[in-house]
Amino acid sequence: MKIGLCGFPASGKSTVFNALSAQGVPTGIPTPPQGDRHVAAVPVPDLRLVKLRDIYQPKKFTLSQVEFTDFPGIPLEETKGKGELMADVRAMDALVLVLRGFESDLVAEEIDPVGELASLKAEFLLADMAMIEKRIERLEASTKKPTKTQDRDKKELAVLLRCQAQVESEQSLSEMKLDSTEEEMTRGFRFLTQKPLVAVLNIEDDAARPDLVAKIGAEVAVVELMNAKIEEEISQLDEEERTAFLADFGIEEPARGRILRAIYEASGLHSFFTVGEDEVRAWAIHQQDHAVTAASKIHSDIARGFIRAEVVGYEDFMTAGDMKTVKANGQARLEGKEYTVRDGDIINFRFSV
Ligand SMILES: Nc1nc2c(ncn2[C@@H]2O[C@H](COP(=O)(O)OP(=O)(O)O)[C@@H](O)[C@H]2O)c(=O)[nH]1
Ligand SMILES: [Mg+2]
Repeated sequence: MKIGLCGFPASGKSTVFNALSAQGVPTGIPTPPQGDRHVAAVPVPDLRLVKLRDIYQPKKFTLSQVEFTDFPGIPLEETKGKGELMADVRAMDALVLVLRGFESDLVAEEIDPVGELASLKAEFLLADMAMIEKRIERLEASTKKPTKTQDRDKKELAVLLRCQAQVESEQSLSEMKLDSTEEEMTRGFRFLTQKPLVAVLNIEDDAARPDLVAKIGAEVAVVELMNAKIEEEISQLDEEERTAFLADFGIEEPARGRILRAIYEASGLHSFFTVGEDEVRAWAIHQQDHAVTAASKIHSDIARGFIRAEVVGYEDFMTAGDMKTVKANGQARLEGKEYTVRDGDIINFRFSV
């Protein structure tokens, strides 16, 4: 899963990126739209998996991973490289909008994270609008001539005209009801206003802003960071130092876990686990995914040769303490392909190929 850090210049994107990845990329430096994008694979913390590791003592322990990209700031005006920047952002599966809630000498504007969110959303609407218009023009020309794809093109034109009306009324495409064919027809555009969003509000320490959090939270999921610079420092510490540092600053949970949880929620994702002496591992899937889709995440052969999923709920497992007891308690279920996987399910797939 690819997640983009977006926002206006000097909102703290690279600082948040460092807090997430411990990469230590330069901060406080203006980056032009065509400037470097920083990329990092980041493990998704999950305490439940740590507890399973402690029980199984496996050879390998694998958390889910996501990939974060730290983008240059989005310029308000039409400048060189902006089109390319928006195209790169379009390749992401979800976006973290980093909003500035701290005083900065690097920018002329007053603190206005609510305004920043509105402006970013407006930028996304404009970019989608431009894309839709271009495609509509083409389709209007092509559907006049009898071609092999005429029927499909007409359908696509119809759905794009609806999309156009939606963005022109300043509504995100994610709020539009699309049937499965329409969904499939629009998926390839990777529209910005269809992406799951999480806002990160970067503020000074000791000055929580519940008022701003409430305003932003009315529109998108929001994570408030008490000084992202401190979070950046935390990411550089080892486990022991970190615990002490967190306590000193009264931080209950570091930024990475909070941000990733919000992203999972906004994206409709959750986790299932596989356990054993070889490996204890977490897998991300969509909340409505069935057992056979879960199987396909591990290997296409397991999905193809799917017989049954042996499922134990995480809580049941922890209460029982081990697999043998869970089974003796009758809490291991045999489920079919269509079973909707629940968050925290421990699954053993039976399959034959
Ligand atoms: N006071 C304060 N400064 C911050 C915070 N986050 C970032 N900064 C500083 O703001 C400046 C711009 O941050 P940077 O991450 O480079 O912003 P970017 O342009 O969005 O990547 C840097 O000097 C950071 O150290 C914060 O939460 N509080
Ligand atoms: Mg930066």
